Amino acid sequence: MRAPHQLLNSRTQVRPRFALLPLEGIPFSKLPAWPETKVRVLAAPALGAEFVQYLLDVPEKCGTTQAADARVETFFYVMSGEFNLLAAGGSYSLSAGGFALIPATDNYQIQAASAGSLLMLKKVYEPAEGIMPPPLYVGNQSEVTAEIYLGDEGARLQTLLPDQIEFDMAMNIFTFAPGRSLPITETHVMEHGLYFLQGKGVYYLDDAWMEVETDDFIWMGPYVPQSFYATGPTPSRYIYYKNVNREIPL
Ligand code: UGY
Ligand code: MN
Repeated sequence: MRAPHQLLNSRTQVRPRFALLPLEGIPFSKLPAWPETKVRVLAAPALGAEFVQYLLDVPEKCGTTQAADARVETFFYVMSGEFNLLAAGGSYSLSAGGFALIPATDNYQIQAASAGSLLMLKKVYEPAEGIMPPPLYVGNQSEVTAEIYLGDEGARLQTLLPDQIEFDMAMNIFTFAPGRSLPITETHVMEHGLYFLQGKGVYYLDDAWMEVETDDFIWMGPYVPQSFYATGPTPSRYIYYKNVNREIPL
């Protein structure tokens, strides 16, 4: 929110193939299945995305109970707070950095043990002949090795979900030391839903460099050229979704 003496200029960009959405510009809304929760819709089909991504501010003892619809899978990432997840007959405690992929066939319940924020991503699971859908998968980023990315020690990639054909999505965390970058400008058919967790930098989207910082959301559609330089005094970190491991439907 701008103070009354400030200008209303914004870094927001919405283009056919990408969007840069600083959080301050996204209004709160509500969802029937999340009583008392303050909801921000980050990505949606209306933007061009083939998935939906939300940021949920969940008060203590609030959450949701969801019945499986055998169609949509859900990924949670805990930004802050403590959450209890009940799914597939198990009970899991998720603190900051915790995550879970809930298959489309599982009922689940998630509740805030202490107030916190969740990133939630939903997509229609893409079945593939002869491939079993993935099971419930729960973890914490602290247990995932930060691998050196393409030979650069200053660029580290954490692959939160197993790199196995059952999974039709990847959720990864990139950490860049100040001054480091992606080694190339990538162009690929996969989409991204990217949430900037820490630091700042400049992102190349389509045909221009733009400044980005903590709490920015970026949607990248298919084939948007993309690259990143980390600037600023601290490491920069972002979590991103990518659709993977499936043929492109015709
Ligand atoms: O996995 C990726 O496509 C990743 N390197 N993209 C990105 O960070 N924009
Ligand atoms: Mn990419």
